[in-house]
Amino acid sequence: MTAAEHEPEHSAGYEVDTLIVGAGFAGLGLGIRLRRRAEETGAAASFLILERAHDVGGTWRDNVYPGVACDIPSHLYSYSFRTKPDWSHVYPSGAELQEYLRECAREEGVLPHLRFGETVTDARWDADAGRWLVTTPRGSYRARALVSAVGRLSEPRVPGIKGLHTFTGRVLHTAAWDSSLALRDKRVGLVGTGSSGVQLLPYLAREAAHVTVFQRSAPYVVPRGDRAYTLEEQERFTDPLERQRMRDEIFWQAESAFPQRLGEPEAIGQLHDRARVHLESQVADPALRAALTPDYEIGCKRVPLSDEFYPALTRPNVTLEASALERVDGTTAIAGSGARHDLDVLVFATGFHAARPPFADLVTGRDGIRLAEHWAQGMRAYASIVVAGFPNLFVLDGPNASLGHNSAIYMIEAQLDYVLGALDHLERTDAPLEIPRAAEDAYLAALDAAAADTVWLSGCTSWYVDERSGRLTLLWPGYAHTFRERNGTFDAAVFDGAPIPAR
Ligand code: N01
Repeated sequence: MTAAEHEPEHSAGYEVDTLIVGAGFAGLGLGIRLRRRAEETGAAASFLILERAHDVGGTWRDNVYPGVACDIPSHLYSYSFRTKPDWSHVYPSGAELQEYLRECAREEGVLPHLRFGETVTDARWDADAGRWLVTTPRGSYRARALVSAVGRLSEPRVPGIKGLHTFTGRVLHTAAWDSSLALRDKRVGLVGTGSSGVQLLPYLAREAAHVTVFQRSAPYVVPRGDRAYTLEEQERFTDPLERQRMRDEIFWQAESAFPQRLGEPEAIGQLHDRARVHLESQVADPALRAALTPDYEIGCKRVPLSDEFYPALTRPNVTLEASALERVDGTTAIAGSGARHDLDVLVFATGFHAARPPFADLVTGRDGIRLAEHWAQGMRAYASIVVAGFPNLFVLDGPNASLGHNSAIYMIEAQLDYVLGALDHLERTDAPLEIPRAAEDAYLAALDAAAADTVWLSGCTSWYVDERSGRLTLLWPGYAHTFRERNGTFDAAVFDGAPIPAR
């Protein structure tokens, strides 16, 4: 694909039925479903996907740090409507996922609907016209429905570190990796030990002269056990039934882990044991082991999978600084413990603005209310997708639509089914669809009640919880299949004030 082919010089005044923002797994998935539907019905596919970058892929386009991979197995972490027999490994690397998404865009006929290099700067609901007006630096668009598919892990977050601007070396974030960076004689500071930091450390430890790992909270880490698929296995997966069988097996195995997230003693005890045995088998030094032992409930933060993280920490050129990076003064990084570390490179593996998506600042709904204002105490939506005061807006991967134990793609696909139902409805009626506030409130109350029993609210800090309200705003507090049962079908009656269905 050449991006230039799909970059109009000026895109002013386009009118489409559906405008999608973002060409990651969610936006592209909706594009594919819309293309296929148009082919089935013979109707025109009136949609565009605006993408600020110059390629599809979202997370998997942007995160190219060494070691980047997904911790959900390949056969499940892919579209159910476009499975792939020849995944190279049990777990997909970032590069393999990116190639998969590019192939999907190409072969499913989505490329003509893509507009690369289009950064949305404003989106507002025009109540008189019953249309969304969307602005980019290149022009403007009008659409009946606006679909936010901007992703939750798309805006890198660098904590406000005092004196960071005085650092004389190189600063980078895992989501903006520079593959030309030579580390051989460098002293590197790695800030953060979430999934990204855990994946990156083994590379840094191999490449750099010295690595200091700033660990504010110790992660629980469990074995990964990745391996290449054999040619025989790949041959077997050419049978669609075999691929489906594998998807089902992975999915239900992941679902069986949900009781851990409810803190059920036997289930969570087993997970504790896996993490403890892993740490004990890979780290012999009692002091290092103690420093790597978390002080919060397992599963409260995402549990990274790695066979290489602990061994990297035992190398002579790696120092574990078991406190936060607090200050920087020239070449010196100062930790919460007071320890000082001289560094040439600082790598922030500090995550994303997931709970407060910057996109919400750009969207204005009915009565001039901005989405960020509506979400002042945390993201909220009915059915995790439609927002009171924002007619014909659909938010994918938004409030309570993520998982801590199963595949994000499964959730996205449930949301795609919902959107397609809603778009059909809009096509028939052309009357704005706005969810009543009471439905949004009732849905949230049910979620809050369910979330109260989960390990995610057991007291750690994580991006799953909104710090303003303490509410669990990112994760669905249930099994993945219950999300599909609850939210995978559009229900027009609720928009007319019918009582919301029970969870
Ligand atoms: O970010 P995070 P991430 N000094 O927000 C620490 C997905 N993902 O990029 O725990 C020192 O999880 C912070 O410390 P604490 C996955 O969904 C998946 O790693 O808040 N440390 C934490 O350790 C994941 O959940 C995969 O105390 C500081 C880290 O920064 C999500 O992306 C791979 C600090 C941030 O962790 C985000 O993961 C990669 C400071 N001053 C990502 N400030 C896979 O599929 C913050 N921290 C495997």
